[in-house]
Amino acid sequence: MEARELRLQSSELPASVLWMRKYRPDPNAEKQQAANAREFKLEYSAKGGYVVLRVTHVKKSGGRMRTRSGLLLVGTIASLGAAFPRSPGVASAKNPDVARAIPNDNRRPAGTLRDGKLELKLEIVNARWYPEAEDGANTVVPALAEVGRAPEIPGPMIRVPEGTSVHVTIRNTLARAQIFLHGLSTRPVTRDDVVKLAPGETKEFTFLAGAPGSYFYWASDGHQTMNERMLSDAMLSGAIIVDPKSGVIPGERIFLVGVWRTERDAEGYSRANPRELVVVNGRSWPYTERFTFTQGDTVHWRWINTSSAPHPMHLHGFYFDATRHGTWLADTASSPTEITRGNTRTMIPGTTMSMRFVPDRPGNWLMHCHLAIHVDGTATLTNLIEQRSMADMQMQSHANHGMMEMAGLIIGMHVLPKGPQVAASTLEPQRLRLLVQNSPHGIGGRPAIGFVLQNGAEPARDSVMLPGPTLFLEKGRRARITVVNHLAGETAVHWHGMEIESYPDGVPGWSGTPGHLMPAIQPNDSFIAEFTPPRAGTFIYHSHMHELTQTNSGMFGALIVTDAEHRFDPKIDKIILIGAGGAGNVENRAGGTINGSLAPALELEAGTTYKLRIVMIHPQATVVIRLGNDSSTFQWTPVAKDGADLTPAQSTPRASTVFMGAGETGDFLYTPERPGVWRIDVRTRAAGWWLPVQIIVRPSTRRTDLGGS
Ligand SMILES: [Cu+2]
Repeated sequence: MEARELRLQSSELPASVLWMRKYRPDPNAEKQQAANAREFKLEYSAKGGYVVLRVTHVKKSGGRMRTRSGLLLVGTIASLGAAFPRSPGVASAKNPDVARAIPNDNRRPAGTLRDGKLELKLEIVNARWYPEAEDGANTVVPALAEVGRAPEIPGPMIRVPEGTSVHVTIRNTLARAQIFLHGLSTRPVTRDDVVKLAPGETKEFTFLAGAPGSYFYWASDGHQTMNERMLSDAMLSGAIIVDPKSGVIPGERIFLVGVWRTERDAEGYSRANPRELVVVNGRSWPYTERFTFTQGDTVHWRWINTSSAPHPMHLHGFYFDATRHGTWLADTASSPTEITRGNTRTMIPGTTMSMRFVPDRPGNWLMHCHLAIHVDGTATLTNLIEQRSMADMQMQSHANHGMMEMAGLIIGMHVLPKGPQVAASTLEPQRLRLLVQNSPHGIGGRPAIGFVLQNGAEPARDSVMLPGPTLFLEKGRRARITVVNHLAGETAVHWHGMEIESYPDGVPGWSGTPGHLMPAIQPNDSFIAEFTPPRAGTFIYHSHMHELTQTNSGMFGALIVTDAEHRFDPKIDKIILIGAGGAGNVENRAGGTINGSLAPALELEAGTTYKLRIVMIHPQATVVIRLGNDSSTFQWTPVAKDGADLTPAQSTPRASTVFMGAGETGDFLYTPERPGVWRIDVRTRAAGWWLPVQIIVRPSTRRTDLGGS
């Protein structure tokens, strides 16, 4: 009876696979957008002459509009670009009275602290923001300022010892916007007491700082929740750090993450390619702060996500421990039973994380967001303001090399060598030849860019595996991987999670040491990545160049490192790799694949314990994964995160559900108890699609003594 049920379900697989594409291209929406392009009004400040990027729709297409500063012809989006020539900074000469915002590196506590009381005078002003070069692209946004000082992005940091009473005076100098202020209250915050400030209004209040931790305050010019705050007011955030009586960690640094969009980009994601400027402490890569450490240093960083987007934060080359985690409202130290070690941790909007790591190998390393759109080199302020099309930008992208093809949420660090270096293994290396190729035969008939392994004769020029072939390496044995580029453009491959030397790490123009930087792999050229994996586990390899195109189109695969305790038995070890849907998905976030399929299925046997190795490498999604049926979630036991084994205290049976962002992996032990058809649901948090993996559990074929001993 059970067998018949299984067959029935199997034959219904294609019909039962629900493939939702909430953001499917809509020709009417396209037309509407084209029409909207002629219906923008740019709102000017009271002083006139500069754009605060508050864009509203007007009835009339094009034509003349009267503003305080005179007449401005607003026609198509093309003329919006004309209003902002290549260097929008030119406009600042006309507005010498708009203060320049300085990027806030969160090292200076704001206000005056005396006798356990902090006196702080803030104002909200319009400021000219330079998120990139000091003389580069800029725009005017509302910003927070300490009275008597330059406006800061992010806003002034409130940093006080536990027990401090904070007296704040805050004035809204904006001529038109009503301001809604959140988070200037005692931690933990149990109720969001919003302070409203009418244009020109000043308010003052006092609160006790409360519990130690990392938090932030934020403001908006409307009733938006944090997830909705993404336009010009998105830079109205400041850190709140409450230090414990036991003192502070010397050298610890604080990073506030912000995301800013133009209104057109934010139209409910109706555009296929919403573009976001993502900043750390007010700046976008490569203009973010650079750090220099010495091999073996212990680094303490606090991350605070003030933005409306999630960020899977990935550290190259090293594991980090999340020592504390929280939100803008409350913060707690991690407990020994929590899974805290990883190389990627996804921060949803409003969350905070304190982390610690030891960079114990020299060279250049990165910590960055793993969403391709948050590190893509085309997401510059100029491109956002000018609304350049992707096609336009790709035409010029050949001129970008290495570091300059990235922008956004990236921190770079140089680690100086200290002491004796680990010598390379002298054992005969394991040799692999990995080709990067195009194929017209990708998912759903779309063209793909991906990997294929050469075994013997060279594979056909148009053969590509989706996902890439699983690479098996041995712990402690040198691997020598020749990556051959058969694409028309440059590429580079990152061995994600590998604790290896910097040079083969895969970031062209950055990985390596001074004078010895890894180059991008040119068309018809190759690169030899040579390294020794020091740890067995589940890892990833993927493109680290033009990821919106390359990783989305199929340049991803699982990298499994084995040793005597971590073998890979195809009967037991089941890889579940969540990837993008192939080219055609270059920019939009809709769609995903699992193990290269739109109808993934897995056949298991009741009573056998499997290791599910889940690899999340869709570069534009965060997903909730759940194993069960319609009515219940099953149980599994996590055993590793990002390739690192968990401690016994962390490795306990629990409900089989997990949240993962791009770049995370997890190993879970699962024993199906009885035959049936179950599923692993993979649902995106925001991108609007979900994809179930059918789990077909057969009756056990083993003769087991069910009666026990
Ligand atoms: Cu991000």
